[in-house]
Amino acid sequence: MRKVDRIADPWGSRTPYGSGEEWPARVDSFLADGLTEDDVDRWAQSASILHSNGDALDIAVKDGRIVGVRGREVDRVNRGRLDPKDLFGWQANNSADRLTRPLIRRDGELVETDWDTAMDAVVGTVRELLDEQGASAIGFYTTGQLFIEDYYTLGLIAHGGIGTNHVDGNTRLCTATAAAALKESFASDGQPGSYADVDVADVIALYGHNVAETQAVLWTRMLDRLAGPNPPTLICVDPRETPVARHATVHLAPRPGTNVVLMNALLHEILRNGWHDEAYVSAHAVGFEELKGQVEQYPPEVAAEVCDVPVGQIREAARLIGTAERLLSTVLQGFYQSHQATAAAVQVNNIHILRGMLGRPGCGVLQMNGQPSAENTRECGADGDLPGFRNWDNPEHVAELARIWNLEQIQIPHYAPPTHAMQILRYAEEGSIRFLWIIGTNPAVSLPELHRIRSILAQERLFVVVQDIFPTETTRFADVVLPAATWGEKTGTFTNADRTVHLSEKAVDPPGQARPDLDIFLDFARRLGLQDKDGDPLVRWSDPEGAFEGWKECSRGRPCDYTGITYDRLRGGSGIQWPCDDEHPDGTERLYADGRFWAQPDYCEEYGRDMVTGAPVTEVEYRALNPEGRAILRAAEYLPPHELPSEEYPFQLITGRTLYHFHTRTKTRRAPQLDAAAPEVWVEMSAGDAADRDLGEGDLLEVTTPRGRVEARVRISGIRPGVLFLPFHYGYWDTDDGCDRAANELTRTDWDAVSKQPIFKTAAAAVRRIAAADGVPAPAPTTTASAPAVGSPPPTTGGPDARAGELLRAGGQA
Ligand SMILES: Nc1nc2c(c(=O)[nH]1)N[C@H]1C(S)=C(S)[C@@H](COP(=O)(O)OP(=O)(O)OC[C@H]3O[C@@H](n4cnc5c(=O)[nH]c(N)nc54)[C@H](O)[C@@H]3O)O[C@H]1N2
Ligand SMILES: Nc1nc2c(c(=O)[nH]1)N[C@H]1C(S)=C(S)[C@@H](COP(=O)(O)OP(=O)(O)OC[C@H]3O[C@@H](n4cnc5c(=O)[nH]c(N)nc54)[C@H](O)[C@@H]3O)O[C@H]1N2
Ligand SMILES: [Mo]
Repeated sequence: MRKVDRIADPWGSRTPYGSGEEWPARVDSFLADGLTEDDVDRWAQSASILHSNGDALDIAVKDGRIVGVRGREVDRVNRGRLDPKDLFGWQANNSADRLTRPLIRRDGELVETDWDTAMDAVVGTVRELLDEQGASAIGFYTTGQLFIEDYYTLGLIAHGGIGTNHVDGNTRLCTATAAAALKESFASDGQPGSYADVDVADVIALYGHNVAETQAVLWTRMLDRLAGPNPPTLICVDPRETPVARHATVHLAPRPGTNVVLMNALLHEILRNGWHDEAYVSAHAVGFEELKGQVEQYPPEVAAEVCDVPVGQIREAARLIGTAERLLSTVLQGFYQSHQATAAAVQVNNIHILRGMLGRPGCGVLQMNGQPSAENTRECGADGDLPGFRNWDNPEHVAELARIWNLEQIQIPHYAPPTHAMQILRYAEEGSIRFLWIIGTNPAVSLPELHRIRSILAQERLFVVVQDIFPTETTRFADVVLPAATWGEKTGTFTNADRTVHLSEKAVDPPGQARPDLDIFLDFARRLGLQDKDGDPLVRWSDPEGAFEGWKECSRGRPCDYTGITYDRLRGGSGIQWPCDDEHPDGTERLYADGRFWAQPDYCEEYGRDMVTGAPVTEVEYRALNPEGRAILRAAEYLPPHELPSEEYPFQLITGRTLYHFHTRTKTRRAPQLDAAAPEVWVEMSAGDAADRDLGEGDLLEVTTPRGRVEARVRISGIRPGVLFLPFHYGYWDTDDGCDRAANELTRTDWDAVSKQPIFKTAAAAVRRIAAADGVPAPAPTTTASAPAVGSPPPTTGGPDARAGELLRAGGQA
């Protein structure tokens, strides 16, 4: 048995395999306090809740407490592997500072109270506002971190019971563009590809996706292919030198915000060289002539100029993509949170449609998710979409939902697309939304332009309910705080980025009076007296399995059909990929085999949107464009980013993640190993830019944009010149001084026209030195994209702290 420090070596040892072979298993585990597996009382089946990969694991329980985790060897997603957040993150559950009692604001202060008082205050306010103003006064801002059972129940309560259109999730910040891009190209949400495509692909292209840090176990699968016979070729599109870039055959590092130009140039080359599959396109797609006309205007020379990428690299990437036999593409926030998000993400789908590379082994598109259950927010209607990928603009779909919920059709709002998160905040700012229920998200750190967000949440006239497991920057603004039970303390199901559904069993009791999110929603519906049209209770279940059975009926016959899945089927073995129904009793590895899509006008989830304005396409227009329900090639012209560098703000600022932290660190800050690996904020800058300004590693800088300022030590890294990177993890709950640490002090109130996803990755910024380093390097990890630039002096400290890196038992293999 070999000991591996999984902080210093985040991906662990290699298990090489060749094309078409099965990915070998490797079981990772971590138990606290020097315990061994013999000490464990029992194991509860689950999966990781700290990213969208769905790493299956078992939770170790001793004396009624969680004491560790072990990867599940049988699972198709991870074959036993766990990443550092999976291994160490669970320790947060046991923190002494969990919320254990409801809080209510009295004379300006939050004080402890009982559940009756807290819920009566919530229900009383809602009832008053419904009488006074109607459902438009009520908003829900939810998350991508709960379970199917929670979302479906919440969707029913909000859409069907209260009848508000103001329901969205932080998934708007996360995967709104994944959904939008899939709806544009295939007229329905649903991930075409499968992780198993990694096993056979000969080219893997990663667009704005630092998979090594954000789905680290998926990256180990790629690393294992790279270490085996017939390795795939990697293409990386990212302005930073990420671990992915370091392994890529071609690394394109475009100017932030220019993705559409680059994609159009790649498509230009593919068409010019005749690398597309004419037979596939003429049989299965519409829109070819328009796309061809558009990309003709983007020869590689144009892209080289706009993106500032060598023209030869663009041609080489196009050749590799254009001649691949089995092409796998993944897309994430470097596209979704950048300028022209949906337009750029759609061009990746276009490559696959043009090359006929869908529905076959190795030929997947992964429009990735980020949060563990972002997928389910979309499926179940907790992000505003109607449940079951139903079309809000199709009266038949609304009528069907009304039948399932036993409501009148008119009770389900469908007069317009759902209100998106930034618009919900705007309505709150203007005073038309007066009640905002924030569940499982921390907007006082994660939304753009934080001084504005704080002033909205602080308003007297807005009643704010925050349902969380810890005190956060956002609970400070609450009128009522509801303490939730979380992963490991409640049972439910959730679905990863490649449609794999996992069961997560309750392992231990929640602390104090904390309650599962589902129980809180059920209690709310009961107290409010929500009824169906026969006067029976609107919500007909009282436990997770009942909610799951309710959801299954709602999903019947829709793309995300869960009717073949039961809790029992999910116990013991691997997770199962939807659709899973009578026709596909074991689930479905890949969508769109045989060129059949869910795009028929009567069945599809959406008719599409204008790529520039985002205006919805009408049913009549859609029927004319796509009467037979084929894949849609949608063209997009390039438009320059809204905030460009200037003399005053000469840098482009991008923001994102590091391997060791999850979001606003409410969990990873409470796991000592993860905290020590990345203890403080930093800012990345290229060696050339640093030299020009006479800045050295570790100097303390002030980073400013027209919205605010942040102080951070500089890491001289492999980022492209002219660009700054800030991790967005660092807020204020664990520090008392000022408001000068969170990346979102600097970001803009701006969003993609089509998906309405905020643009966190293109802003103009300036820097100024406040203090010299005195030989102390930036507190940035050295194992990741924030590694020191090649050739710059290695920092002496500040990397992952080896002392804190607990040893991991990597059983089963060397
Ligand atoms: N360790 C860790 N893992 C996570 C999370 C976490 O917080 N920590 N969060 C999860 C969630 S919710 C999400 S959404 C995912 C996000 O996962 P990723 O999308 O992989 O992560 P990011 O760091 O946000 O952004 C990815 C890359 O986009 C690049 N980029 C920035 N601007 C541009 C641009 O204009 N063009 C291009 N081509 N690239 C650009 C950045 O340099 C960055 O390396 O991660 C999930 N997994
Ligand atoms: N600048 C910048 N900003 C960004 C991004 C970026 O790349 N750059 N990325 C965006 C993206 S992709 C995302 S996903 C968001 C993430 O942003 P947030 O959602 O705000 O971040 P989290 O820290 O995950 O917040 C989740 C909250 O839910 C609580 N919680 C955890 N488990 C439970 C539970 O079971 N029940 C309840 N009720 N609460 C729970 C946690 O304690 C935490 O306070 O940030 C977005 N903001
Ligand atoms: Mo996300």
